[in-house]
Amino acid sequence: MLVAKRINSDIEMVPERDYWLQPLLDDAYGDNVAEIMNAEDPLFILYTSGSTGRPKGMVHTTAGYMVYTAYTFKNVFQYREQDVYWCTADIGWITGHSYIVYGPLANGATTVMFEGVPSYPDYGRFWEVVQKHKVTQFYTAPTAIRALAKENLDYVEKYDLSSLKVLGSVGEPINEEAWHWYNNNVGKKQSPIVDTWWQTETGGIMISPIPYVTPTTPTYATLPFIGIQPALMDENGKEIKGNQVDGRLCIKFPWPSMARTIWGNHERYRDTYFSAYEDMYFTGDGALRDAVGYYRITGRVDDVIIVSGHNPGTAPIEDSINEHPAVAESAIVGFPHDVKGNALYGYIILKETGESRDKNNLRKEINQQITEQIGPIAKLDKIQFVSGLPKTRSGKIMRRILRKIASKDTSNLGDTSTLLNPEIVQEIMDEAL
Ligand code: 7RM
Repeated sequence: MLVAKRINSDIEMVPERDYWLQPLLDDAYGDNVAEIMNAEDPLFILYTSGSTGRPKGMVHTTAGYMVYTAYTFKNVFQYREQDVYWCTADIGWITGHSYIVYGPLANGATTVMFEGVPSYPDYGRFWEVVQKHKVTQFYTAPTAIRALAKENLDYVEKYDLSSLKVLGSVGEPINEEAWHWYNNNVGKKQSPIVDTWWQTETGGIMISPIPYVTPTTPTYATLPFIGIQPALMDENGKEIKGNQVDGRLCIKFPWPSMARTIWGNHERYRDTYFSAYEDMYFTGDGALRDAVGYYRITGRVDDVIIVSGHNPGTAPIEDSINEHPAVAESAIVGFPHDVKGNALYGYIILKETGESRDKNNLRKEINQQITEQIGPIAKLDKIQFVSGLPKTRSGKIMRRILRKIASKDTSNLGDTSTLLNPEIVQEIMDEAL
């Protein structure tokens, strides 16, 4: 185990196992010859965040992964020489691997690496960096956009963002509110937003607009990338053809950067991705295809909630909630209900302006808005106002935990050690309805 010394804290080194990196680097040869690899040699193993189940070590290969991340990077971000590209992800996440390191560097691109948070020293940090380095392509996650949209607009308006040409979003569905905030205040309606859908398992971007080519629609990842063949499937394993339909998102044909196996468990790889539908890769996500053939990802299929026989879809309901002027962010989960099978439980973070409002009035207004926009079926039975939501480091809401709290089954919450904000779990539990 190589240990890099960078914060000077006390480290308990295990003899024979742990070595300081720097002395080894000092002794290393000055010129090293790159090792020639075979196309299918493993390049890296990356463990999926494990927002459900046990983490899986996804294996990516040398040639296919690099070819696909390089090609998608160049096209999805329309990278040109002299551009300065910045992806704010953590490099420990697949987004950092594919679109901070491999994709950009394989193109000889300038890629900004940032170690920090959007809120320090203040909420203008991202825009300060954009101005300073004249960033041309900016790629971040909806969770960051929502966090910044909660704050004063001065933090954005203070900086010169005129270098920006393309804005990107990744990691979860971007809700309509956040999309407009990003478009209006960061892109000044001049920079197309690429809402890029993909997974650790896919290695690279699978569904995304091509900026300045594909007209964008808020909340839609739009069209499959070149060579990608999506399919929507029903519960009986049949493909749903045509437009204005929804189903489970599968991919019909292999692509260069698909993960080749789960490290040490090929059986599980087969079971998880290739057994649900014959001759198809199953993504685990639900999606809808609109009248023009655009895809909108509606969330993980595991998160589907059936209320009185209907599946109202978590993303559209959260979208509707987030449109309420007092709401910053929300997450809904199902909990058992005698009559409806499941009822909806909403965890809602208020904006500063919402905190002084009467909570019962707010509950009524939110449910009224949902009723008008989606229908009475999507109304929330319980609404808990919270100060935060349990999230992974890549910004995904850990719904597994919220589901358990909603159904009052908190004896075993599972592993919460990978959470960005583990302390929030106790707080939500203490205040649960
Ligand atoms: C890149 C990444 C994968 C899961 C995926 C989806 C969700 C990712 C979007 C999205 C809606 C998007 N890899 N997801 N991007 N949902 N719109 N643009 O996030 O392995 O960490 O997660 O993330 O559910 O299956 S990941």
